Amino acid sequence: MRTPTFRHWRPATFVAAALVALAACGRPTRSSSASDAASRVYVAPGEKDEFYAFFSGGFSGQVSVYGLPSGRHFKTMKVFSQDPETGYGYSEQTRAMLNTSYGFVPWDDSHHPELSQTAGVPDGRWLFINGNNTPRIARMDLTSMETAEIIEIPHSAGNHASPFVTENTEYTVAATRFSVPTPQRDVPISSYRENFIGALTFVKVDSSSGRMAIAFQIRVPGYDYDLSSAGKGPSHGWVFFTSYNSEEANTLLEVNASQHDKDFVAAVNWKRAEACIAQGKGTKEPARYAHNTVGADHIARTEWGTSVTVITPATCPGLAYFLPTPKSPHGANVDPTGELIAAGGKLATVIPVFSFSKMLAAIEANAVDTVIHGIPVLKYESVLAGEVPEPGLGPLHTEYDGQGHAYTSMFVSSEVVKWDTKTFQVLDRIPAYYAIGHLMIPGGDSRKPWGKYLIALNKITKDRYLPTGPELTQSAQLIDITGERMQILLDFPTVGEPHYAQALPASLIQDRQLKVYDLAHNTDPWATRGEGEAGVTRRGNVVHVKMTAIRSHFMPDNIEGVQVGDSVYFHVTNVEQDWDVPHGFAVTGMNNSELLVMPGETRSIVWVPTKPGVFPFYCTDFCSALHQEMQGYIRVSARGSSVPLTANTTRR
Ligand code: K7E
Ligand code: CUA
Repeated sequence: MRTPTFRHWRPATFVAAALVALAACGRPTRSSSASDAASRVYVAPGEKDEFYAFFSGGFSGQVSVYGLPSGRHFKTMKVFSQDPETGYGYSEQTRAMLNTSYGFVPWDDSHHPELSQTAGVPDGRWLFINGNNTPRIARMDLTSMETAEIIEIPHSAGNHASPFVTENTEYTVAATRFSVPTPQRDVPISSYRENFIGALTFVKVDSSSGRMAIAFQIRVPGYDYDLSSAGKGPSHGWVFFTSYNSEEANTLLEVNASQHDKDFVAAVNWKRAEACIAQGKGTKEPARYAHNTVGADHIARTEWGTSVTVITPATCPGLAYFLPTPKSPHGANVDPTGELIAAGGKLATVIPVFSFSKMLAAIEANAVDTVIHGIPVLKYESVLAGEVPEPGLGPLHTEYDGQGHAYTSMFVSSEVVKWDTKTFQVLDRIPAYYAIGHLMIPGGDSRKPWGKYLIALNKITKDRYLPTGPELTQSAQLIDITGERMQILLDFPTVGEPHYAQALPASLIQDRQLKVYDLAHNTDPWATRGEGEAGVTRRGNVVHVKMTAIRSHFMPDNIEGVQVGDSVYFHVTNVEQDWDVPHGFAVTGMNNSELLVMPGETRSIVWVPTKPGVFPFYCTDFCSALHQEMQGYIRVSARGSSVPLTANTTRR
């Protein structure tokens, strides 16, 4: 907020300020004035933020990069959605990233960004995110902030409980939110109980390259698997998955899947799974899935998976246990010590907190209610560390500050509730505007949270910002958690729906940012490393234009002899080697996208001219004083014309 001067100091402002002051008087520990809050999020021009935060784009399918505490948006990472602004998913080098067994899928719904961890702490190497709709996991490289890999998850639908990582990123997990006939086949929906099966998938992550590979899939009852959290410290080796719809309803789930008093958290011992598979207890089943990776040549390619190793709890005792959990659980979150697992029941009136050590004791003592498909259901009381009483309504997700406090989002009562992880007593609560889903503390799902800020990720904003017609923004709220009481410092809008977010100190990655791609190591087969290599060639109806871009011209910039109906491939190499000098490329009437080419990079796009004429192309990114001069023409003749194919490849 500006410091008021006489010119700006109007009565309404004064009244508002007085009200803020009054409110502050009523709650002295909540003290801060707006200017105090402003000073704590103010990052002066030229200064840098303390944290990088990565927000899921929800139905945008992407990930956005913000700075904290300022809330400034730096970049949208392109992941599951085609992006005409850069050509991601349109260019020849990137299209393969969006291949799936369903064909080319140019969109997804991304929910949970997850940073890679070493020894249970974010290490700044990679960021994973799930594709919820067409089940996939993407891995982004945090030095280039680009998507490096996308793997499809077979036998799955709605990859929601994903892509949470184990303590050393041994695995990133996936679990099907929607159970489906497995293998997929044509059956009556009413045969749900006989034919629909759940799958918990463990995807191995190579510790040096980050490359993912599906290690095994655990076949589980046909519930809806919702979220997960990996054990750490003493509980390392386990992953906890929530489920709802233990009723196995296939219609009107809002009623039919809310019948049971308790659903389950599935506790899965992946080290046990590895042992059983080593003993030959897994079976290889056919499965077709896409695995898309970017090669050393910076080109994405698809390999096809043909099988997965499947294991069942019945054949591998000790693999999985069910912990009864009240009322349609959503999140399950392991605390930094690895001992506590807080579960949020969407319709629950308490937050049940499970004890890992009590769970082991209950397994030892065989404190089992019943067994479902080979999975022992442990007695609720035997695994419970405590219940947080009267936390509010609709607990969803919990994060930790590393100082003995947990923070749980309450969707229905729209607030953040802080509670003590020893006494389970509520210590503080603060409203969120308006309906909070996830919340996030930098490192708040790790062994060492940087417990300074909390971000509330809100789904509904109503009157919080300037209105923008029927569609309003979603929102994040920055809350200071360093004091006894939480304090809201800032609201900022987000790109897409921010389901979850993760953050880490900027110092972990800011000095490792890639500045340019090395032109000398550009091995794209269509790279043009210097203007002398530029040119045009024809093979039947296909024309290849090898083109360079440098401040402030394309080479070639006059092309003739193209015919209507040709497939014209523009292979544009940005031969700059300076940071922050991308060039754009677009042709009149091009019906896919532009290209935005980073220094040292080659990007290719195809254009099929539909009518004769002379069409301009130009650079779309204001790259220099003579950026407007960075333009050219391509002449298109009728099919069968005798105009020879030419391009000017020397300066005249
Ligand atoms: Cu929005 Cu994690 Cu998909 Cu909860 S989920 S809110
Ligand atoms: Cu290149 Cu503008």
